[in-house]
Amino acid sequence: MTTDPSAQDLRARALAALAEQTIELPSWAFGNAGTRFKVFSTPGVPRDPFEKISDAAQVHRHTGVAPRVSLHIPWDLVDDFGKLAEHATDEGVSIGAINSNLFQADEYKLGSLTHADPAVRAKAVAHHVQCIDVMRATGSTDLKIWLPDGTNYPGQDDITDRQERLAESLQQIYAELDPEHRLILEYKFYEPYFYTMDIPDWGTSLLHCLALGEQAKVVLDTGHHAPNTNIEFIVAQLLRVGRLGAFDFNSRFYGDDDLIVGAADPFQLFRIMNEIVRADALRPDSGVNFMLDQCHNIEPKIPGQIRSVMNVQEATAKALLVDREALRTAQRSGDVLGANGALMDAYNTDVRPLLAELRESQGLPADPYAAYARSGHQEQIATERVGGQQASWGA
Ligand code: RM4
Ligand code: MN
Repeated sequence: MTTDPSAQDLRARALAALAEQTIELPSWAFGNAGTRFKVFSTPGVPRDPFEKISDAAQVHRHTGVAPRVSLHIPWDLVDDFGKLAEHATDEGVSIGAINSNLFQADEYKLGSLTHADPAVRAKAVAHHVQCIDVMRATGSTDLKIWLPDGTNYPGQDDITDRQERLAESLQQIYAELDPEHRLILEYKFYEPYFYTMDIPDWGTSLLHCLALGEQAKVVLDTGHHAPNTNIEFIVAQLLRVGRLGAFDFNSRFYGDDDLIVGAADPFQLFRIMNEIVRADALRPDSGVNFMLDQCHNIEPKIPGQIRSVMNVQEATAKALLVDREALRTAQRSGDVLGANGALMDAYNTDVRPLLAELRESQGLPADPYAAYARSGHQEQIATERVGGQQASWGA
């Protein structure tokens, strides 16, 4: 441990900030997932939204930083959402963002909120009204929209008309929100359509949010950018204008791979968290919801989520250890290598002992991943959960 008083101070402040951090888990991470080639099944996978929430609660129990679960409608439809919310409370977690689904109905082949036919647009808007009702029943405050709409061929539809139709549909949804609700709007540069996507980038999402009003914010899914996009620049820009509503964390090597956050590029995750810390946006009241959006195709799901949460914590801890004063001084005096060195010193710090100390001070296992493996829970659900239909991406 260091004896330098300013380093000790930095460490103490890092511990305090880490103690307040929360990360939201996606219900779909606990179901089976795969590619269009194969969805593998895993013993012990939840059969319904209640079991998905119980699994998410295991992650929270071991890490202490994952107190919310996002739902996906209709995948997580239940008869009584009040009961589901109660179940979450009993398990020590709560319901987070409600995700709408505009990509699995035949009517949406040529678009949903952007469709040329007003009847199809009305159906897509009505689905969001249903999601807002789920928010009221569960106490959720975030309505998350990922728009899968787009076109495959030049000339297929009028790009501008689609934007006008989208703006109008979004306005109708926005008008349904309660004052404490937010509409958080995601973007993705390609897929499921390959020529145009109707919300391909942060600029398009931001323009729609600005037109809607203060309750509309941008969602940044780390996997939804072209290779080599400077994501931390986007983070900085959205924070500047107060419109970064949430992250969908995951990592990618090629496309929208939905791999464990920090697995493909931990340095990028650190650079993103560095902008968050720089803007003081880690505070629980900053309005940035740190969510995971991942699938665990071949690895076990609960340990996969535990690992993800730990990766976010590690990147955050490193960002908190950046000596901001030294960095500023170097930046202002034009000391290029000194400034870069201040960042790299923090990045190269092994923060695992610091996080172990934090967890132990909170009565949590120093290594949540190992503790879960020892708990026997995985074997228990594999034996208990027989029969029924295992939850899967898209069902
Ligand atoms: C989309 C998008 C959404 C997620 C779905 C499952 O690609 O990232 O956020 O809800 O996938
Ligand atoms: Mn996403």
